[in-house]
Amino acid sequence: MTYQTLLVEQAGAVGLVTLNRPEALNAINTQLIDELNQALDGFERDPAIGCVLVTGSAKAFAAGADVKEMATLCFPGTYLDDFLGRWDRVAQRRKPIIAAVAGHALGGGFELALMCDFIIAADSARFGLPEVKLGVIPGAGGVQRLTRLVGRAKAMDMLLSGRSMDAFEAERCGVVARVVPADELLEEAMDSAQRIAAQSRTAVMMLKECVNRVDEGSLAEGLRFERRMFQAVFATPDQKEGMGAFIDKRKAEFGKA
Ligand code: DAK
Repeated sequence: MTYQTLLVEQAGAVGLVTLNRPEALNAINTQLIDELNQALDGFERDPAIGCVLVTGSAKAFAAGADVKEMATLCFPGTYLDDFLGRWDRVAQRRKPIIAAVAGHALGGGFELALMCDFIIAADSARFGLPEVKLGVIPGAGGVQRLTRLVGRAKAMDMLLSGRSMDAFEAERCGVVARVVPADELLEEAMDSAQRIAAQSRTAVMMLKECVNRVDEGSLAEGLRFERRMFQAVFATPDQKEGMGAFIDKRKAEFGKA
């Protein structure tokens, strides 16, 4: 499979996707989102892959959806074609996805990072949803996801003015998991991805489902779901291996399927 807007590699059990439209600061056009979904489909199917890492360049993770592609669009054409409707598939993936963000993560670029399971940011990263400055609003879940993470006051502050925040503010308000020096971003994110990929696949995917439940329903329903998943995990060989290895004082070797 060849890609025009991405670089796609495999590093051990980690699938690495690098957004690659440097001439447009990785602005996300239809081709890029389609190729990204194809790459993620491949990693979802591949039993050798346990975690996916999505990154951009030092200057931009992605500076938004491609404004030049959108500028002349009209309703109802966008509605009938379900323009940009495929974006949300990124958030539906079952394997964990980490976003490693340096430079600009704006508009759809920030929304893409928010669809990943967590963000590791370079100290150069800037996050924002500046759509209001273009006379539009975010449409790929950014309003919902940002508001859930940072609360109403900061979300309103950012969305209504279109201002961006730096990596440290993003870490303080829970948007990013941690901030690392820009020249260590890929190494740190890859290290994190390798650690996740070395765990039990079943346990990792069940954890992702349980965490995602937090946003979807009541606490009582979430607790019930988590308990059922916990009970189900005792049907897996990885549970026997993980607990057996602890008792035997050796490192666990989890199956890859
Ligand atoms: N789209 C297209 N081209 C872009 C771009 C973008 N978002 N951002 C940058 N570029 C292009 C520039 O036009 C320029 O191209 P040339 O002029 O050289 O041909 C090149 O990248 C370099 O950019 P600059 O010269 O502007 O670079 P600077 O370092 O001076 O400035 C910047 C960097 C990031 C501050 C600036 O480029 C900028 O403000 N960019 C636009 C940021 C923005 O407004 N982003 C939000 C776009 S709206 C949805 C899904 C997604 C969305 C909505 C719905 N659904 C699923 C329904 C999302 C909407 C958006 O993201």
